Amino acid sequence: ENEQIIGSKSFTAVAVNCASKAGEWIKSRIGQFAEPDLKHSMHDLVTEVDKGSERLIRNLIGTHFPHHSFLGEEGVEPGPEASARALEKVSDAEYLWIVDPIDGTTNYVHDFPFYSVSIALARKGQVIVGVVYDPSRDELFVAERGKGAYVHGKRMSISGEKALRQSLVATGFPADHTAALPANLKQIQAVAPQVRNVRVAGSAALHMAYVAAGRLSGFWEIGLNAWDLAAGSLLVEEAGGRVTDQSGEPYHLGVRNVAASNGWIHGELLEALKKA
Ligand code: 2AM
Ligand code: CA
Ligand code: CA
Ligand code: CA
Repeated sequence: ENEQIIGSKSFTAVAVNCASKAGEWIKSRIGQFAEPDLKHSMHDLVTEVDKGSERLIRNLIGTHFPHHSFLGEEGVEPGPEASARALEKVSDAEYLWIVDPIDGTTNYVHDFPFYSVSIALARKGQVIVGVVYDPSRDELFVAERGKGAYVHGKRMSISGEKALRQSLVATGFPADHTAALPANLKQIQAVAPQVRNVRVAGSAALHMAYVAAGRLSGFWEIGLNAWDLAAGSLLVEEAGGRVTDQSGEPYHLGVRNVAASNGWIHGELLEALKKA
């Protein structure tokens, strides 16, 4: 497609280049940054590396696609209202890049090797490219709409568990414990007895990539934003899985309470969450 080629680089090639450059850079800065700012609550950390990574990605995308719109976590004030406003502002963009420069900053700060760079491109609100990069394991997850999902060039597909009781699932705690923790615990209490086990590893984007790769049967979380989910949603869909909100509506950029799975267990997972 002609419009996909500007300066001889495809959308996907630019997304991959950005994610790997940013990933290498953040990895090289581990332990070398000042005490993080307390962004919103005492649990929501943001480092100078989050901001630097976003700047790097934004600049690189800007040189290839100067007319595209950009939504990155560090350009938005904390809190759900500001996120909704920021998304609304770019909602009729033809091409929109959606970036989380470090997903899993708490892990990053503690050198717990489960964090990622998440980059998606949406066309008229529909995600068409999704890239999640895990610098700790040097794993690059890439999906293009209609063309499948790949980890380092190898086709991914979702896991085969047909029932919750065989399933390994993951969830996350939003950093704003005060508001969300009780709801989170209720959901875990509802799901945990029905599954093989639950993981809470700290990067929503990487959890989504793991569902796509068949390493997790499912993932759910409340209070997320477009930059946490956009890239991962395409990975899961292109790997043959299902992504909805927690009432079962199909994924769109405004979804905050997500459920993603191999498809087989989706109904059961939503049912369990309903009882929370
Ligand atoms: P972050 O590291 O980019 O902030 C952890 O379960 C997931 O929740 C991570 O993807 C994390 O992304 C995200 N997260 C952390 N704090 C949050 C907050 N205050 N609101 C919404 N999501 C948050
Ligand atoms: Ca954050
Ligand atoms: Ca995030
Ligand atoms: Ca982040």
